[in-house]
Amino acid sequence: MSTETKALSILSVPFGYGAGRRGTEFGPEAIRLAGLNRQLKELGFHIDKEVTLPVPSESGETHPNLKYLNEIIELNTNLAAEVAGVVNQGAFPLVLGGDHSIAIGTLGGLVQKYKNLGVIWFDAHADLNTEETSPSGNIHGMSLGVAMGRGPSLLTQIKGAGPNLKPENIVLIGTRQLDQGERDFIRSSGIKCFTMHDIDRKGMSAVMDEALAIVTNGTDGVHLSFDIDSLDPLEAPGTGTKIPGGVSYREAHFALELMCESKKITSAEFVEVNPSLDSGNKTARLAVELIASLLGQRIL
Ligand code: HAR
Ligand code: MN
Ligand code: MN
Ligand code: MN
Repeated sequence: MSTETKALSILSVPFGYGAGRRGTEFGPEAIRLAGLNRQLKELGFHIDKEVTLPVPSESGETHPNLKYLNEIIELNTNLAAEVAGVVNQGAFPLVLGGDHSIAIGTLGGLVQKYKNLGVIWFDAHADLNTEETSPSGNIHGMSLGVAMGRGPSLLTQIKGAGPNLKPENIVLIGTRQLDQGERDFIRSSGIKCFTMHDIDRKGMSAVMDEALAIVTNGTDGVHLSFDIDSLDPLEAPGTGTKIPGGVSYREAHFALELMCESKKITSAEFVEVNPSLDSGNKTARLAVELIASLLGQRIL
């Protein structure tokens, strides 16, 4: 974000129904305990507003291969409205998950203001499954697709989802686990995907240069959706779908510093911190450090 914009709104989303394992609903609290607000104040931010989204109660209704559909619709409808309110007031929304299904609401809110939003999806996964291609039925593996208008209309009708998110304005970074339907969709849609192989070959510096060039080309805002499972499980053990061979501690910090230097990031969310799988709140502390790098923390 630009150094002039110092007003920030924190939206906590203690929601875990989109994931296969319980625990991400404790993510926002763990991130707070790890010292987020102190860190943000040290960086000179004015915390404009802090909202905790209400978690819908369980409906008990089940949908084949769309687990907790009703709860996810309700939560994301509310989150989209909150995020739209924050951006319309000119503050920077920092959304704390929660599992990655909450990106449906975050993106739904953002596109009410940004008509050509760029998106950096930092994740071991692509989250581009549909009800038909998902091996799990967990909606956190579908959220980017839903935000692009792909998937069941009950989800894509959430305000904002759909045509405002264009494949040419989306980049995936850190990818290392794809299901076949996701692979096919990435190829046919033309979404740019920087896998771990690309990071190894080109280095994070070149990957971020390319990624930032794509998401800023013809866009009016850039959202960072940061899934903590993009990092190697050795650095981020507190998350539910760990895939080995991830982004290193240094690569992650460097990528976030480059995003900060670009002054192009207009919103961010950090998701999939699961304190019940963590040891010593290590992963939540990592999330706070990463947020700090994005928002301007420097050694000198
Ligand atoms: N692709 C698998 C599925 O759809 C697993 C993806 C979910 N894990 C996440 N999302 N944390 O990034 O079930
Ligand atoms: Mn994800
Ligand atoms: Mn993931
Ligand atoms: Mn473009």
